[in-house]
Amino acid sequence: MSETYDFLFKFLVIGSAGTGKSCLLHQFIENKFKQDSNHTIGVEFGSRVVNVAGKTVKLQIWDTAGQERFRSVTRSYYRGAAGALLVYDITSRETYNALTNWLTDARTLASPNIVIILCGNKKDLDADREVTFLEASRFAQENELIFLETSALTGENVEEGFLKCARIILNKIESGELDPERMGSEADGDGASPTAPGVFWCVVPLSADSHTLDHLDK
Ligand SMILES: Nc1nc2c(ncn2[C@@H]2O[C@H](COP(=O)(O)OP(=O)(O)OP(=O)(O)O)[C@@H](O)[C@H]2O)c(=O)[nH]1
Ligand SMILES: [Mg+2]
Repeated sequence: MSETYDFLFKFLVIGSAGTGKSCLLHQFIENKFKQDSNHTIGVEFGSRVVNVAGKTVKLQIWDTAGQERFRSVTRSYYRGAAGALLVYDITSRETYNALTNWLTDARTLASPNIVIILCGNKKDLDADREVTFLEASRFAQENELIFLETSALTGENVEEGFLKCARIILNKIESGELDPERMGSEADGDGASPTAPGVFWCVVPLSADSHTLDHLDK
């Protein structure tokens, strides 16, 4: 099935290993919980066309491996991303403590203007919580991030996270704060295939398939 869209946004999903990044992407694309999720090797790719404030937006989403040994590979995918979900696990303080490093990477390697949604994932495991909502809200406020607690298991706030990010980017384009023409908009081929790192977005309607989830590591 072919679809057209008004904008193409490159998104990243970043954060420590095991926080649920791949499960969040799977929940967003497939609308179900990914059972038996294994560590991501390098990067995986997913895309979905959504409607945001009357505009059709294709989200091109790069799900990165959190394990340190893949860091140099995953960093090469950051360039030009318009938005990111920065994920930690509410039951693991270690993943929360790593947020500052992830944030620095995103802002230096992707773009200083990147719109970042902080996701405290595994909200369903409240009994095992190691990081309070209040503490993370303060961190988000201090670092100019939007904050949500999510559950890839139940689906709570997953759609909201991705859509909120897209909505903010769109608002910034419409208010003139971001100019897609001047920020290296480009697309390869017909826009239907995964594009190389570096693509920011494009403003011309293109033909595209929605709801695809391709694994690049296979
Ligand atoms: N209870 C619960 N478990 C989750 C949730 N999200 C992910 N998990 C579990 O957490 C583990 C890791 O999930 P992944 O999505 O593979 O984690 P990841 O962040 O992609 O890990 P890397 O690819 O290594 O960076 C899996 O066992 C999932 O079943 C959630 O919202 N709730
Ligand atoms: Mg993963």
